[in-house]
Amino acid sequence: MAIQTHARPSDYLSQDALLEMFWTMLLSRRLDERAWVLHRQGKIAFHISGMGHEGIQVGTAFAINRGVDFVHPYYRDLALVMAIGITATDFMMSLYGKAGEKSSKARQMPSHFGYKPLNIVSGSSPVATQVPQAAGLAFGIKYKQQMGLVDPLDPKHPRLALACLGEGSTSQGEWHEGMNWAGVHKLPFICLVENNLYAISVPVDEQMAVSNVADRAAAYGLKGVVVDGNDILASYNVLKEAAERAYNGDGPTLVEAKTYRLVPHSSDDDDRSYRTREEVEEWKRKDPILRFQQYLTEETILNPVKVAEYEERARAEVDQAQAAAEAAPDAETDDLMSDVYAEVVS
Ligand SMILES: Cc1ncc(C[n+]2csc(CCOP(=O)(O)OP(=O)(O)O)c2C)c(N)n1
Ligand SMILES: [Mg+2]
Repeated sequence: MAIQTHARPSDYLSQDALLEMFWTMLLSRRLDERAWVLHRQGKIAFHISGMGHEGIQVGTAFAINRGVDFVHPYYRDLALVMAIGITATDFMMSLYGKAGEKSSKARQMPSHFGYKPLNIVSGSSPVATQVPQAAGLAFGIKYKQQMGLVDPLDPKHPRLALACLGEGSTSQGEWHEGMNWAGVHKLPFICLVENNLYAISVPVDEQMAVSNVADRAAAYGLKGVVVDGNDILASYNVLKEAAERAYNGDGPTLVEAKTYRLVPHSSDDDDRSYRTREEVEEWKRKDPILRFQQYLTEETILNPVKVAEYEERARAEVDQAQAAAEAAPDAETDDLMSDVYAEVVS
């Protein structure tokens, strides 16, 4: 399957949108870097990072109806949820487990994103469980449209469901069940696989016997596409097509984005035991943020002065978010069971 890469911006993207995409990637990266520092300083217990995945994530967010379409992210999707409306302070509140934390009242681990007002659906830690859940949401969308309960063209209602996961997680039964369901019912569904070549220490060739996750799309009777996930514009274009397919009733798409995580799996992992430093350095040269920065600079949309301004703004925003989370009270134990059981069990 050919890999889609080196794209130009599509007609839909204004200069302002391109700069907003760049800003979101940069803010997410600086926030992510700070989380690593806070962990090493002993201030937070755990961090799982999205560094290296920002291109596919921000490209995806800009291609859907952000804050309206259902999004079922996974733990690496910091830049994706930030592009939808999760703020640096929201993320810091979850890292510190503070009262008022939006996604779960600080009961989920950090990076288990969820926020109902933006239709970001909370997920569980067992990987791939979000796939049948998101396919179910897509079924609900189609059902409501067919029953005449909502106008399929009305962008005020969700018109697709997106589920994201890593390539290793496609070995789980839930993934196959969700994909099959989406294919059988021709659902307005997108499955985005962020293939970063490893599932913790397990390389992709020990995970599956085909070259691409997307090669499996045919088995479910749906469209499969492979994209260079470090090329934000190619990612956007592929996701835009997938979204149009969903909106037009043309069925689901399996998008596989080839990418790489630039850091260990989580704050508790040491990746030196399973990948060479040369490999990591090679991928650092393909960093999606640097690639996009170079493109925008060549097009004179960005220049070093503007980049420095963005960097200053990002630093201030991350500082402010950290200060807000540190000043916030700890989560209340009284909140432990709220929204979990209809009646609180004592
Ligand atoms: C069902 C299940 N098995 C194992 C784990 C432990 N685990 C958490 S993340 C992960 C690796 C997933 O790799 P991949 O899907 O490639 O995503 P990546 O972390 O590389 O983005 C594993 C094995 C889990 N959370 N759920
Ligand atoms: Mg992986």
